[in-house]
Amino acid sequence: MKDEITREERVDNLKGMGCSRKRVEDARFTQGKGNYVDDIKLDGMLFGDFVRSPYAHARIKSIDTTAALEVPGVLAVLTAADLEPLGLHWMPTLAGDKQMVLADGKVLFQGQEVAYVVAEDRYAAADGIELVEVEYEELPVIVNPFESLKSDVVLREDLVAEDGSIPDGAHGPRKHPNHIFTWDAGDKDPTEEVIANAEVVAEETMYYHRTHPCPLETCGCVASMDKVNGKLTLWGTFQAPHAIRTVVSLISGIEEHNIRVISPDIGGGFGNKVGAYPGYVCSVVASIVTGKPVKWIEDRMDNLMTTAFARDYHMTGKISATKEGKITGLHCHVTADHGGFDACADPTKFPAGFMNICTGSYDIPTAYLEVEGVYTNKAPGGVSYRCSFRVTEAVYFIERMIEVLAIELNMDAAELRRINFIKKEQFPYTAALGWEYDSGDYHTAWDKALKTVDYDGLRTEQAQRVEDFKAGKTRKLMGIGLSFFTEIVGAGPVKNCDILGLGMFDSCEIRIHPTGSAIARLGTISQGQGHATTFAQILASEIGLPADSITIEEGDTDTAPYGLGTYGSRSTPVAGAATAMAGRKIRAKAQMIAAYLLEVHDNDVEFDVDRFVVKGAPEKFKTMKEIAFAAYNQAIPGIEPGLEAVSYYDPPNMTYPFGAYVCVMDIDVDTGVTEIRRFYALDDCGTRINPMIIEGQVHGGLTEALAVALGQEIAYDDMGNVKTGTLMDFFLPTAWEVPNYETDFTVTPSPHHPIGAKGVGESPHVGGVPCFSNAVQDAFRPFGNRHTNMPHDHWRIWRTANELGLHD
Ligand code: MCN
Ligand code: CUM
Repeated sequence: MKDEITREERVDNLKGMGCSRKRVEDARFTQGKGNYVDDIKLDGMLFGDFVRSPYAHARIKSIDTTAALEVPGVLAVLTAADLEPLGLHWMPTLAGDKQMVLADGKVLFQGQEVAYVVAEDRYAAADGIELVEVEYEELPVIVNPFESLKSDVVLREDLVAEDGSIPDGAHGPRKHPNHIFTWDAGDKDPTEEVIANAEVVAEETMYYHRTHPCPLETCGCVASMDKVNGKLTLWGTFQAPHAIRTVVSLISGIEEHNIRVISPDIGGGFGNKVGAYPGYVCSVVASIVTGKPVKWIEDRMDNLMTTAFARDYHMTGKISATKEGKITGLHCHVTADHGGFDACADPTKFPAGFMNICTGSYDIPTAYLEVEGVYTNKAPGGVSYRCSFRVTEAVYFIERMIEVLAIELNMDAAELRRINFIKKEQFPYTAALGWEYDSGDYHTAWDKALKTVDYDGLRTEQAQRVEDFKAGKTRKLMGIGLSFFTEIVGAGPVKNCDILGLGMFDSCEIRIHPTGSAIARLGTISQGQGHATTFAQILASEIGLPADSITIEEGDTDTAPYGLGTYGSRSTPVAGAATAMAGRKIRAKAQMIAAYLLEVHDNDVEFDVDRFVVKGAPEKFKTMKEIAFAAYNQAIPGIEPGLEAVSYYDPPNMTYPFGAYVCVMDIDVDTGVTEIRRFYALDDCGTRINPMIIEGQVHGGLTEALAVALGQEIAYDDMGNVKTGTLMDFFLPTAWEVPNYETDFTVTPSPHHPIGAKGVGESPHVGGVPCFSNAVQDAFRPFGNRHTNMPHDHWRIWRTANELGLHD
């Protein structure tokens, strides 16, 4: 036998789990060789674009397309009247509501799609748009959800019966024409009783403002109907290509096997690309009508003003505790502004997403949550932007309530957290609002974080700074932002999570080629997360072939197994599990082949890194490469040729990643300028597949958190005009604003996931926003601040300082 490399070298050669393997995608991306939807150019391809409403609420009196149709290059102008005979003037939303594809009688938000101009190119379409004459009659505008629930102005006339009664919505009874649903969780009366009789109660009202994920690539698609073979191909920026295929089939009547949906490279999704948009429907219709491919690509303003926004939650909390700081109850009321249509991309049974994880990382015995969804004259959406289905809002809420309670108790907020954490031995832990947390070790993570940043030292320094400020020696305050978060990701068990009735499992199909390389296809789709890198690593460890010899393919519904897509940090928890399970099926068959080749019983061989060895005789082995070849060239009794496997994985539970973040911030009280001196992020996402990719996810998520906490918002004026619809007004941080993040980790595997991995993609955002916000709030705590709303831009911080009398 020739000289063997060591076992350690064999492990390294695989580049399997735990390895900071370089992203295989990047050779393409960094050399301009990506293939995004706008790179798709087909013969005779047309371009479609929208006439959009300048008004937030108006009746459409008439639409005249004559002049537009005379523009050279303009071929057609679609309006709701054209779509109505096809039943396509409205479409279902993911939240059980319906949404206008093109304005049907009225418009409900600024930028709403009114008509679709199809032309030979983008420029002719733009000229056509200018000449479509729409006569609007302005209606009273409602941008405040509280006023909406009191108003006589009916926003959704389609949801009021002729006799004036209000039919139930998708989530139960509605109490007002502008009310969408009331959803609750937990025990109302016991919670109220605990709070009424508590030794200490803190109350606070906070607004998690509306913002937008603003991916670098906007949304778009290319629809191509081949009338000869009856096949529709739809390329697009879809985070859930299979679900889009099913929806397109259901609403168009085209049989599902005749629809091929392809998500090519996606330039960031962040939840913005989960739902279905009028642009997709209109492009498909236009392609069917013209017989030519039709492309639709949003511009930046279209994207910011009309596609899935994030948050817009008005939250009121009450938290009760003993004098010693042991939390006894939590009450949360939310008024959720959903805009003109309820298009939240939540699992069907959860109209407020996973907001009912708002008890956070704490052992809170009694809790109650009530969420009211409300229509206003704003764009639809609400569930996007690294949100884990509203865990962003839930964690912001509880992490602010903890800080406010600490003020009420006159206690250190780090200590208050520590004494209320769910203890390691309490897992699996069932929270008061119903979720079963799979695993956690919060105290270890918290202690590590506080020790690393020298928390006590920071508090001493801060106290000195307050003294110096009062003595007139400095104009800068120091804030220590803390946050501890628990997420719920990996939707999810089919028994309680579905989207439009499609259970939220996921899938992986593997084919091993004779020479020992492989292709694996998944039901998910990367938008920048690096799946081609990391899923190959899972397989490398499971099947013993090098990650470099494994191609990962996603996003083509003609080839990939059915899956529910990538959002809610579900790819690793669900498709990652499917990948491991499919790998194990490969391994089980490989074991039989190896035993046959080695002439021993199946049970007498065992897997070792990249081979099966005879137990007790390590010099007798067959490598996976040899086994792969044998699968194709040997007739093995009782075993089919080939080496393939597929797994559809329905997870038994979601996974519960967590983390401990600390931000140290200096604030100039005269200018409101913030300077982040230090940001420490400890994440526990269970077993780590690729530490470098995790770090990249954390850096990206924290930067988006910084944006949201410190300035980014979608703001409306009273007329419903979007005030921040361009990148001149919408804050997008650059390298200039971004600090040097310190990342750290602990590893608490998920007990039910085949490789113990939890998701991580949204964690840094979920934990980051309250951490940045708490830093600002903490700087002003010594001067009487309890709570101020985000975004903490320079002006608002200056105003806080002013209101606290710090400019006197
Ligand atoms: N990973 C790992 N080890 C773990 C967990 C994850 O190495 N224990 C790796 C994964 O294998 C994957 C990446 O980290 O390569 C993210 O995995 P996961 O947490 O499973 O999240 P998803 O792949 O499902 O991505 C979705 C998540 C969401 S919901 C948003 S929003 C978001 C995010 O990812 N959008 C992103 N991160 C993004 N990153 C980029 N570049 N672009 C986006 O649009
Ligand atoms: Cu909530 S944003 Mo991600 O789930 O695509």
